[in-house]
Amino acid sequence: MSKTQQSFDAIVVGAGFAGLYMLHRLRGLGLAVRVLEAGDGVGGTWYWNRYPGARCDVESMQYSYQFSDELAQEWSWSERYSAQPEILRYANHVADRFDLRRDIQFNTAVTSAHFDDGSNHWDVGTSDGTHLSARFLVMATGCLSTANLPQIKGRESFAGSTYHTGRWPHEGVDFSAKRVGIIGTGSSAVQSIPLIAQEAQHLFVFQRTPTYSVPAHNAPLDREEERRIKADYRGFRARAAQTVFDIDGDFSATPALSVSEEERQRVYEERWRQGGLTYLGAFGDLVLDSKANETAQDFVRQKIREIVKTPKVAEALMPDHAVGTKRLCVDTSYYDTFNRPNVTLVNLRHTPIEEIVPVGIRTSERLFELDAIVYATGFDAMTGALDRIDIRGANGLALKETWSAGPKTYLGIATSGFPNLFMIAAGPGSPAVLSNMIPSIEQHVNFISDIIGHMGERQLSRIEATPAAQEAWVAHVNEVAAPTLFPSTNSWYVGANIPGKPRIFMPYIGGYPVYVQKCNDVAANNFEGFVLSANA
Ligand code: FAD
Ligand code: N01
Repeated sequence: MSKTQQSFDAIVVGAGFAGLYMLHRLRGLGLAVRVLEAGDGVGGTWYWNRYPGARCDVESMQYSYQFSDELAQEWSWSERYSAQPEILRYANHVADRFDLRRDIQFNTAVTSAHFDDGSNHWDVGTSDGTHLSARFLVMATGCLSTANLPQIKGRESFAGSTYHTGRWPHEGVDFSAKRVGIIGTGSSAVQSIPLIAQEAQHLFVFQRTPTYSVPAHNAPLDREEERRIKADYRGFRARAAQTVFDIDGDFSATPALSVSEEERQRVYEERWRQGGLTYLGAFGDLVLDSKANETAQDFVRQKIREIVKTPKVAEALMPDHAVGTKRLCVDTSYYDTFNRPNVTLVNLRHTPIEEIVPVGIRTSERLFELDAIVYATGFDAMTGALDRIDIRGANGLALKETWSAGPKTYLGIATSGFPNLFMIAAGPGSPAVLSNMIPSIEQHVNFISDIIGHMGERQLSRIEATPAAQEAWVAHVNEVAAPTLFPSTNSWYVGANIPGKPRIFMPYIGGYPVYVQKCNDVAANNFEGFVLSANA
């Protein structure tokens, strides 16, 4: 502790949407707060993911804050799904509007956080060697903030340029006249492939698992719809909060197999025409019943057959896992891009990558000579950012070891053995990653602020989730996941994309309204499941 230079009431790690709002709320409670951010600007996801085509897949009128009526009324989005530069401008606007920057320290990565049992304070070590101390430590470190570079033999030997979608150069990349290889076909690839293909001399898409994607039908925001929503923005948000994913939309309860084949096709066609994530709301049992799910899969496969002209390529693009159990992709011209003469699909299921060599990528079939490789290979999701910090709780307990068999939390917000530590929207056991994330972030921040406010009023200095409450929550999280189709698919939700990561379905899938009710009940019962004390 002797190295500690500055002391705060709270330290928040990360200046994405979670960190920004957390700072605003804690300041409102009169706390001295310092936000530590590895990047040199605010925005988190939208600061790092500057690849061509990056945009939200929840409509902008919903993928935005609601804590300030003035902000919600005055900000006007240009498109149905805003692109990354506009979302980043919004994050910067929020930082300026609420005068947040003066408490944010940029270019500062947190490397360690050790809890001192005697003082009930966290000692936080940073990349520049300084130490700060605070009673409360809030991890707003992001669910998808730790880029995953696959362990492919020879990766470092490549002589051309390499990029990861989640660490895109700020100045942009010019692919014209370049032979480009992209590895991965998840959401980031689906968004970037159509645009890189327009620019590159040739684009080789290295696909291991084909993906389901539905059209975004992105367009300029309908001003009449904007006016209608803004006339009762709060009501609109409140209605969305009653849906399972906190997304306004029609989520049918009808079982898929209870209607005729003709009616099913009509419904899927209608959803396809609307575009976006609510394709999964076509029927109530799509993620519960594999037979029901197959009908939704078949529909997308048929669309791929219709769009992609070369039958062999269409066949290779057809996914075979349960639709929705990996994040559904939302695209603009993804499948159609494979009709371009300058795009080649490399099916890694038939011809796996053997190694990367200085001139390109060698599969079991041939060498692909490349000028650039784009890794659209995703993230060490949810636990990744926390894992990279040496976090030690009461009695020197390391979080990494505590979670070695799989992460455990109470409400996705706190974990037993780590007093005065909170996680926002990245915590396993939270519904956030399955929901519209900005409202989920606000709900988590409000709950954490209420806890800290409650403690301040009563002069309490320590809070910790009880092992019993945590076990009960973990059991509930597993219980609601078990009957769904999610746990059986290899996805980042279960950690399957990271070799060696314990296989646990991490998000809470009991539904956003159920989760919010649980938090409200916990708060109403003096934060039951937590032990609060004033012993230092
Ligand atoms: P982040 O935005 O990830 O911010 C975390 C911050 O913490 C980062 O700036 C990071 O640098 C910093 N940090 C991490 N570790 C450290 C450390 N050790 N020290 C210092 N700083 C650290 N969700 C939706 O609901 N709808 C969408 O349409 C949507 N689109 C997405 C598109 C992309 C390309 C991606 C990758 C994700 C998308 N998401 C979407 C999820 C998105 O991550 C969340 O919506 C939201 O932006 C997360 O905000 P956050 O503040 O929790 O985390
Ligand atoms: O990452 P992913 P992402 N060899 O993990 C492949 C959000 N998001 O960045 O499936 C070959 O989904 C991997 O293949 P496989 C959203 O929540 C939203 O695209 O493991 N391939 C897969 O195809 C999303 O879910 C938007 O077989 C390898 C791909 O890389 C999350 O962020 C946009 C490989 C990774 O897909 C992550 O999306 C972008 C290897 N060794 C992101 N390793 C919106 O639209 C990995 N892959 C809002």
